[in-house]
Amino acid sequence: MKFFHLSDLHIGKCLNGYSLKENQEEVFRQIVEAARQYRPDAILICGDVYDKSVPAAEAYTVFDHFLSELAGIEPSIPVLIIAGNHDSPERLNYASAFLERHHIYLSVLPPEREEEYLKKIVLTDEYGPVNFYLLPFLKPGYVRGLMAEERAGCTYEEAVSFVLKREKIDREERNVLLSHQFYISGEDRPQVCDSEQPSLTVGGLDEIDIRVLEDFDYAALGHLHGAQRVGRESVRYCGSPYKYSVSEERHEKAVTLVTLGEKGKEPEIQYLPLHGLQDVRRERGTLEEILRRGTEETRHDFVSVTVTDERESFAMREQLEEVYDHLLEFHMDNDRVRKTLEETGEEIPVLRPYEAFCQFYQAVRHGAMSEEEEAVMKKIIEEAKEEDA
Ligand SMILES: [Mn+2]
Repeated sequence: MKFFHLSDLHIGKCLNGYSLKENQEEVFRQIVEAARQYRPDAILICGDVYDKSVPAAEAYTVFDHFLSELAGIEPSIPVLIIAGNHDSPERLNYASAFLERHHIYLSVLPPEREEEYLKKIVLTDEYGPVNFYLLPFLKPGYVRGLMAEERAGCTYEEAVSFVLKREKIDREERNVLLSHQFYISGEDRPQVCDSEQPSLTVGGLDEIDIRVLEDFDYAALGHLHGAQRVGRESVRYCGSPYKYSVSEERHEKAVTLVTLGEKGKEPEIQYLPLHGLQDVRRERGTLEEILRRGTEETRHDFVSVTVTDERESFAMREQLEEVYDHLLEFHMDNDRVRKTLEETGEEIPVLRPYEAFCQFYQAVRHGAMSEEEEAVMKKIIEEAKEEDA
């Protein structure tokens, strides 16, 4: 049995104010293409479908189109989806009964009552059944109602372990778990990156040791945006399909293609690379070097630039923006900046002349400029620019 393992689509996400819609649509197009080519028996989407709990109308349209394209493949491929911490259960669950008729299975909340269990989808191949258990993102509080009084106030690990233990998992059969949590393996901590930061709990309260996943032949995880295994080969994060921060510049985004053989055999893992229209990366060097490197191929990428010139010239940001049309950040790294950093412990952002003057004015006059003053200042800066040119 083969399946695609995906997670953390974060549809609707912006990068420093830039919409990622076109890049997301491009990677989804590549996933649909790969599904037609490789014909997996299932497609797993392990949480964080949307970036926000109240997605914009446009985000719904993007996901709707992706699902429609997947559902249009004949014969049909079941799509299994769980909610992540970014998803609103109610919103993600919209039209789920209708979607099931098209073999799209959603699970958005863990069991809340005694008679409720995890959604389980059984698919069969030549070696027998494979049981897919859908465990949506949970916090300990979500399952408090299920647990005995004395266990209320438990940890993430206890809550997940409790939910899994209630299931009658047949260890003779092959079992796959979909889960969106922060898993660790003993002392081994997985690699994290900037785009997950707000989701992870400070102090590691949300950490769950993979020993709770013993019954599973494969654990398809979501939450972390870098593809990696946790402890054993068959417990994996597939990562996000696109780079959602500069800290991911070295990530190779891909669909994880899992081939599950007979019971007891290690699953086979393959990566099917995904490439957005624009890369997300860093540029570092002198202004001249960086400007020179901006070719037609590279100048539309999302770039975080660090300029190392000791001598700072006028309107560096403007010069960069003329070549790089998707500038994410602009930093200086030279003796002056390092010295100020040492003295104040703060990095000084590089501002446009007008922004710099606004801050200066605010600091000196303890108030904002009047409209008239703003107009005067803008005119002065324009004139200075013309003279400089
Ligand atoms: Mn995520």
